[in-house]
Amino acid sequence: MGEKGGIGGLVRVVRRTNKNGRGSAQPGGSSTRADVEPEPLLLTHDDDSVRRAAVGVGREAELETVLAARSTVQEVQLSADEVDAFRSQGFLAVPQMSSDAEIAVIRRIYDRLFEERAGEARGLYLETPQESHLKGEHRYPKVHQVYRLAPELLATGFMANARRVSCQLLSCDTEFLGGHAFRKPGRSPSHTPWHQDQAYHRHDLLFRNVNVWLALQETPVEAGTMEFVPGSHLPSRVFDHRRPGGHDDSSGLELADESELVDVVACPLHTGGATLHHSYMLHHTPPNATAEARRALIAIFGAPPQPRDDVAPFPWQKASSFRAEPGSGPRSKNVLTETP
Ligand SMILES: O=C(O)CCC(=O)C(=O)O
Repeated sequence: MGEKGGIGGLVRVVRRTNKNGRGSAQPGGSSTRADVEPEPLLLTHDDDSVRRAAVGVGREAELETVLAARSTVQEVQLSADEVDAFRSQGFLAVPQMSSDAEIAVIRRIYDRLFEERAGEARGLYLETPQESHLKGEHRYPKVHQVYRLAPELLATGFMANARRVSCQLLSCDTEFLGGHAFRKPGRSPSHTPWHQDQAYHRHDLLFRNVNVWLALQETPVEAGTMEFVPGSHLPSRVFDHRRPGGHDDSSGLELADESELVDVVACPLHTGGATLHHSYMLHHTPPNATAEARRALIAIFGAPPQPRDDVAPFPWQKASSFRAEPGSGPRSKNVLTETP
């Protein structure tokens, strides 16, 4: 296991490998979703647009609770040193992106989405892994495209902070690309395998995306926080990936060669803290050994991708089960295919 450390700092992690020198092959990734269009993704988050979207899906009352808590959130501006650290290391931990009052509101909305299995009929609620022999204690529920299902979350102070820091880290033509809610149950052996987000995306585009991963409770290393390989984003290279365990029918993707996993750093977070990671960053989350569920709310921002012709199609995307995310439509220039 990794070295354990205090919350709010970075923890250098001893690589986790099994007897064969590989990490566990138990997948935590997602699988295919039904091809049904959900609500359109709202790209601008001014109050009027968010209100229209919330009313459109019958969530005006939830929006009121969000607006009532928003003034408790302090504005986050990254320092020049933090921006430099993100550019050289590929990730950053920000101690506070929301407030206790706002996190309480977000958690109520978040937990209800999971209780109701929101979006299940449209393939947006998934419990991974989907392989029957791995179900049961490995259950890891996820709500994809969470901001389409609960647009009131776009009005949070968290989202305003996430947008602001993404603009500082990438550029101010950065667009909102959506996000997910990943709820790892307490005492769950489920983990998200090592991967790069770009392994799920188009090979012929150079991406500059940032994922903002918000902790909705105290998240020490043993709760399954994010771990990174510093600098692994720099060559803008996608390492070889494969289906977890090398099984074509496994859900998600994992890094094929774990010799890339050097100097791993874990980012324990306090409630309301967040990690930010670059789209070419190697990352994973370990199992949740605590009694409480580990709730993470993710928002993704990206600058317009550039065409590239130096990368061959990714062989791991050839499996027939690998399909575009529902609702990708015209935004497919920068859309996720399967997502971790
Ligand atoms: O929370 C997790 O288990 C994984 C999150 C992740 O891979 C991501 O946000 O890119």
